[in-house]
Amino acid sequence: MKKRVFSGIQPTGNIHIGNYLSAIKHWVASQPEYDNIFCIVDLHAITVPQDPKVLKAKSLELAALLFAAGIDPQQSVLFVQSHISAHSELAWILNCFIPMGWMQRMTQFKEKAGTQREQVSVGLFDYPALMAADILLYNTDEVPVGEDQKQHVELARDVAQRFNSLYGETFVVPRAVIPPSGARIMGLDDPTSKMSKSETNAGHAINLLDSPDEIRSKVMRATTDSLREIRFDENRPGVNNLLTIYEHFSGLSQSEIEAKFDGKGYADLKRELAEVIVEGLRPLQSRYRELTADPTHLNSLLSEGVSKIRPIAEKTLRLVQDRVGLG
Ligand code: ATP
Ligand code: LTN
Repeated sequence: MKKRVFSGIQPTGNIHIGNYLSAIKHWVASQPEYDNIFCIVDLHAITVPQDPKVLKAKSLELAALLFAAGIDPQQSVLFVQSHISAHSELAWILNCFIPMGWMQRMTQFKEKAGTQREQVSVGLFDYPALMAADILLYNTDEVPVGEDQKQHVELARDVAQRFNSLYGETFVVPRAVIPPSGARIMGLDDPTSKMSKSETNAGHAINLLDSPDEIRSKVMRATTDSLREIRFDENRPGVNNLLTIYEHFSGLSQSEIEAKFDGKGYADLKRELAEVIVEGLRPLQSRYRELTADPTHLNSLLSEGVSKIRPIAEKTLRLVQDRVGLG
């Protein structure tokens, strides 16, 4: 029996090479080994204001991108969260078993709400309950997340254990898996802050759907320093970031890369880097175009995924309803 792994990604902003190198690539590589469920979390996205048309388009775009990146519908399931109503239904029930105190400890809410605590939605506060529902519906063993999501997975564990101790074994107790911190890709405009989907500055991120010319122009404008030597050095964040991206796209080792650029200038590095990224993204972009040219096919891939896993979600929900005395 393969381990069940559940991951979620928000359909907001543009997916960038940081998301790709550190998360999506690993998801793709892990498919033969794990029983993976990938979820596009549109219900989480509406915890902050969204334009309805944009949200719908972004959910489909993300689905196409993930299939194009190599998520294989024969091996894994990729679906849109709102297509399975059990997520919302279980989230409500879990809400009734999560003490306020647990929620009030969530650091992401404190950061996101900031000084707007009285204005942000209850949904933003309740985000972890929905995330717990996502995870617990599918008897998930492992949840690969970044450090920032670990506390939410802990809450899912806690509520699963609490429910199990009140009503008997109901949920599999999941655990967070933090992937080895390989690629932490920084912003091209500011190499001291991580490349982020929500940063809107034009030169900040290389998005997976950027055209070759956009990629070249962003790379050529990337912040470096006034030194000359091309070396992996964490104290020189700009050059280090460009070299790290080069390392991931070229597959060369750090010493091979340093040897290759020995005696060359930043302009040479940037030119070569832009080309490896353009070439690296080319197959993904062309699969993306094929998939989006045929929306019926894309939608049918998503609905095949849903039909595979809806019975699992509904079985869990029915068991929970029964335990609590509903239905
Ligand atoms: P935002 O910055 O708007 O919160 P994000 O770019 O961090 O968004 P998420 O949806 O939170 O994107 O994360 C998706 C995955 O990509 C997570 O596994 C996260 O750890 C990873 N990731 C995000 N940014 C980077 C980055 N700059 N370098 C490496 N990995 C990243
Ligand atoms: N909160 C996560 C996205 C997410 C998720 C999940 C991740 C929603 N539901 C379930 C893992 C398991 C994020 O912002 N990256």
